[in-house]
Amino acid sequence: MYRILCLLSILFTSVAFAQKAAPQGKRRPNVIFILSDDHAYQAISAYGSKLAQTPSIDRIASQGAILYNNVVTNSICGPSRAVLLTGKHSHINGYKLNEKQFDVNQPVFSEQLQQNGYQTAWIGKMHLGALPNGFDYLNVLPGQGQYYNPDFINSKNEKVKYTGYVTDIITQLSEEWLNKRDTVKPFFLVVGHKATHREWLPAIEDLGYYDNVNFPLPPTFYDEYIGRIAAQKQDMTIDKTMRLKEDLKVHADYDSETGYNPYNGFTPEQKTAFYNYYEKKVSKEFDEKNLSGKALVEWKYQRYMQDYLATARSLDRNIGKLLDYLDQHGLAENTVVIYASDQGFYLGEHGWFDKRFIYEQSLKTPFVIRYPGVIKPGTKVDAVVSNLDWAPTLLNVTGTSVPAQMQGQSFLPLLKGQKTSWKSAAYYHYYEYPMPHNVPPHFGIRTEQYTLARFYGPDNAWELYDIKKDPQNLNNLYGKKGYEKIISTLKAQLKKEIVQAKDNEALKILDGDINE
Ligand code: SGN
Ligand code: CA
Repeated sequence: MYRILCLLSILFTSVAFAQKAAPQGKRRPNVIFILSDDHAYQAISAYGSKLAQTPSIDRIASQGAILYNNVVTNSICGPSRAVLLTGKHSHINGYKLNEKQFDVNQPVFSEQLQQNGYQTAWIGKMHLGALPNGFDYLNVLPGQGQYYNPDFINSKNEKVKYTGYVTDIITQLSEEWLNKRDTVKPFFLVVGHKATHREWLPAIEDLGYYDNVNFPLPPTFYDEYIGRIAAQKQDMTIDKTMRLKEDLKVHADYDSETGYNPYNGFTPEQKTAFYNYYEKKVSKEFDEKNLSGKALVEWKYQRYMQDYLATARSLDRNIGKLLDYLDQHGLAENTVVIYASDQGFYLGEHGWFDKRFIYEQSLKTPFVIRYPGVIKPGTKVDAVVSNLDWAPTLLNVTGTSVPAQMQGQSFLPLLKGQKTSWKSAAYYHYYEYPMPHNVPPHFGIRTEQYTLARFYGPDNAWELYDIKKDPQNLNNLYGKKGYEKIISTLKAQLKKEIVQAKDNEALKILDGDINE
């Protein structure tokens, strides 16, 4: 009898232990990283935008944390994703310019996740020119990808065409992968969206959604770039660079089979919907108005906003779909959800679209994260963090050790609201010049209060901005009386960052300046 009692008690204790251990095991979270393309924080209502409502992104932010100063190290697509994968600056991971091939022979953080028992997948836009290691499943758009009826490339390097709208298809493929995943293992999934990249082709259901809205011109729309030589020479204005036909679809050519044409392969239904909206309505209005000068530029701005924000509507709706999927499948509690863009974007500020500059709208990117039970709903983070910190943070969140070679730092403690020592500057270096937008290369730092930048290439020029007084970066303080001490302190800090980042190219330029 005693033995039976003993056995029973052992059995009972082990059952009790197993029950207690389960939630602990559950705490190793799944992660979904939703990464869009060129989605400006100025277009997200959680960031205070009045341009559009983004209820799904706002849902992540309000149930978790929002980062107000998440900068990137090199404001362009492929390089930003290479930084995410490696946790290293562009000059170390080798991917400085778009349209190059990512060196797949280097370590990527998803391999560490795999070693730690995660199953990993990347679905949608990747834009690395090569398929990296570290993913159990890949189904990605080749290059920039297409908005309608896009091709995808899978892990076996096979091309498969899907009919429909890219943002919907990416969500559908993500759900399909989640449905057939190995439920024994935790997962890490990147959902890479093409939206809201140029040429901003909205989903058919969103065509015309913003037609009756008059968007206010940003206060810097007619910026004359005084004191900023690089800004004077760029080729990314709504006025001169934005194309009526390709970007704004005025008398677009739906039937051309020659060269690149986003309408190639449209179904008859898709063609009719586009023709009815852009030809019969938009182009007709354009012809009737016969605009020129400021009236034309301002019309272009309205059209740009209408298409950009309509494209973003599908993005937000699809993020909502994925959040609902997590709810419906009992996954929400144990899945970290992140929404971020590869960089920021100009929505008419300085008269621009595109990105690249170290100025605020393209330097900063949206980043919201939900982690039930760990990040308190409504958390706001003002510290300057960077996409260099994304890989270390993801490793930290999943309980995976961070390799010493990574150049970023986990900001999980900041998300948890813990008091922690945090770096005082983020280092930036942009390279791609002159094509496609004539933005010269430059490097610099962003601290809580200042941006200091050194442009090189066609012209050598320094720029300094006081972000607190001049968030629009209009007033270049470099060389102005009274700023000598601030400049020398910031230059010393820049040098420290360059040395730490092991950026020899920038160091040579900086040392050259000092020896002049
Ligand atoms: C294309 C766009 C550019 C854009 C780059 C990089 N031109 O070249 O406007 O800056 O991509 O974008 S387009 O006429 O082809 O749309 S990124 O998102 O890949 O960095
Ligand atoms: Ca991009």
